[in-house]
Formats: sequence, structure tokens, C-alpha cells
Amino acid sequence: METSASRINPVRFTVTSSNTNIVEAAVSSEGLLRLTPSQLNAGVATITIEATDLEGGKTETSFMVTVNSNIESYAEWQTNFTFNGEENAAQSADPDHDGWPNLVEYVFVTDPLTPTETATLFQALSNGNCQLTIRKNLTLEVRVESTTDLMTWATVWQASQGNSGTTIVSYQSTNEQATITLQPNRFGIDLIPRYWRLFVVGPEE
Ligand SMILES: [Ca+2]
Ligand SMILES: [Ca+2]
Repeated sequence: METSASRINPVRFTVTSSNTNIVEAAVSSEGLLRLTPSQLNAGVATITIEATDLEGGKTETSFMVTVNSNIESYAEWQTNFTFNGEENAAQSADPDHDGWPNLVEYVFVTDPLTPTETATLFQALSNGNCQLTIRKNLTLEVRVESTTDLMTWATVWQASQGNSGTTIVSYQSTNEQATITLQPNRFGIDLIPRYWRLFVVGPEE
């Protein structure tokens, strides 16, 4: 006579995160709790674990986790430079007179105290596309807009979409920066010349 026995789990676990933008939580079939922090967003989330026994009885417990961001903020970035006076460190200041205020220098990872060749980092290409080399991990609202008439601007790309989206022709990145080629309209060859602009919402000062 043969007998067999299979192991049953006397308790089932489910887990939820109060903010999956900050941390995702899951329990594997082996009962391991896995927490996956966001690469971009910092903050606090509550993880709740619920256990259900074979009779359907439930109990739960929760704890809080804090996710720290290792993305360099504007405030951290500007401490890398020795500005001549506090007003020169402001987001809107342009102490090197290259036309890019410090906030834009931060977004492009350029030196706010040395004139930047801005046209090589954000340029309209002759085929009607646009290319920019920009900080890869941005928590600020940053978007590229285009227009044909300088009246109506359309968003072509925004930082939150990263390397996904139909307007991206190519996306190459290093640890810190991404070089992105954008096409405003796949069918709009007759709409050249186009104008491009970068729109940045700075952090509270
Ligand atoms: Ca500047
Ligand atoms: Ca500069």
C-alpha cells in the first residue's frame, strides 16, 4: 500500500502597500515578503500583511517603510558649486550668462558657472526632429514642446515617460544623462520649420 502526503500551507498571506508609487509589496509562493522601492519617488508607505487560516479566520498587522531617494535634487546639486552670493545660486539666476538659468543647468547637468554650449545639448535637427541630452532621473516636471506657428504648443515628451512613447526616435543613456531624439509628428513633414522649447517646473525655493 502506498500513501502520500502533500504539504499544505496552514496560513495564507496577502500584502498591500498604501502607496505603490513609493514601494511595491508582494508575497511569493514560498512565503517571502518582497518590497520593491521606487527608483524615482521618495516617501513613506504603510505595508499591511493579512493572514488567513484554513478556517477563514483573519488577522493583520502593518508597519511603515521609508524610501529615500538617491536622485540629486536641485538643492543638493547647487551645493557642488561656489556661487558668488546667494542670489547667484537661485534657480532663475544665470551667473555665467549663457542664457540658461541655473534650474536649466541642473536639468541638463551642465556647469552653472561656465558658459555652456547650449545648442549642442538642445537642438532642432534639419530633418525636423529635435535632440536633447538631459538629466536621466528627474522628479521635476520637465517637458519638451513644439509648435509650427509660435501660438499653439504641443507636448512632445515629458520626463515622467522616460524612454517610452511614440515620439521617441532614439534614446541612449548613461548613468546620469539621456540623449533623446524626438519627432513631433510622424506625418508632418510639411510642418517644418518647427520651434521647440523646454518647460521646467522648479521645486519650491
Ligand atoms: Ca547659466
Ligand atoms: Ca553654464
